[in-house]
Amino acid sequence: ATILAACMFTSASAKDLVVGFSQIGSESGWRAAETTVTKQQAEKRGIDLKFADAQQKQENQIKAIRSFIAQGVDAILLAPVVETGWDSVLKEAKEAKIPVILLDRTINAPKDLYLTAVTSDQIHEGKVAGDWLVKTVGDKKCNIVELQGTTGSSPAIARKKGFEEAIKGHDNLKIIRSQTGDFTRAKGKEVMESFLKAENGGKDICALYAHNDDMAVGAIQAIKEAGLKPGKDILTVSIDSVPDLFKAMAAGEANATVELTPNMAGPAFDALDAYLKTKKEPPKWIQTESKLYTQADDPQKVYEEKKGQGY
Ligand code: GYE
Repeated sequence: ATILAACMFTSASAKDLVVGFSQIGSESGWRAAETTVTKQQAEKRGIDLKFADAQQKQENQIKAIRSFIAQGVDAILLAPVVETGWDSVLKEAKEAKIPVILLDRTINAPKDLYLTAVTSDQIHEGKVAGDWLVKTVGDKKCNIVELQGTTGSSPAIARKKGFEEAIKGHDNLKIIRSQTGDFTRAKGKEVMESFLKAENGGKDICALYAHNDDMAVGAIQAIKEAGLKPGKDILTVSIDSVPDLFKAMAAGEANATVELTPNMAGPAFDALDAYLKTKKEPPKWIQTESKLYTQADDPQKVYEEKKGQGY
């Protein structure tokens, strides 16, 4: 009985866990799905999740982290809106002995300030997107317009880098315009409208590379309103693999997307559980998979399947 009692009090079982989650906001369908899945994963594990939506503002994320520290939570999940500006608040969490796990984006900070980061390989995502376009256009001249993600965020920086690596050495492919659409449909549409106006009504544009599907879906609307056929006159490649992108693909209005799982919380909670039990630190990076989907992959079927994955 003594041993049993000792076990009960040594390891913090999942039912006692209180975890604070500082979420960026709900700028995209993917982000909303990540929130849904994180809440489902917490529920399934009996974790008491304290959720804070920062409305895209870093200062709100910092405030939320301070509040979680004051509440004495057992751990903090952070989806960091930008790469910089986290050192002091993460030092406060470290001093309070509260482990921090990064979700879907990385930060420029000493690695001892967070337990691990659960993210995709965002340079690889950009490379997969670029490689697809290189293969698809062959030797044809192709002027590309690029809708970047949130300025200063790790995905925007990495996805740009990976795509440029892929098209390097293929002089027929050139990025002629590149601007942030802040990962949203509305801004993606607005910036694409300005690209179309600036490029002879879009006749000189061969392809769109958008750092996420939501900006691509907004841009597809703009292309149609300009009287052009998205997916034909202007090819599209983007990242996330949200249901509405597959709807566009099934209609022949989008060509390719690189999948990002919204389930970052599953691996995060597993790593946290193991750490709390063993005190052994996990690797600093837990990588999630990336998969290319094109019109050849039965987009209607994938659209239906996606409905059950938090969307
Ligand atoms: O691609 C986008 C969201 O941080 C990788 O953020 C994530 C990105 C994702 O706004 O839809």
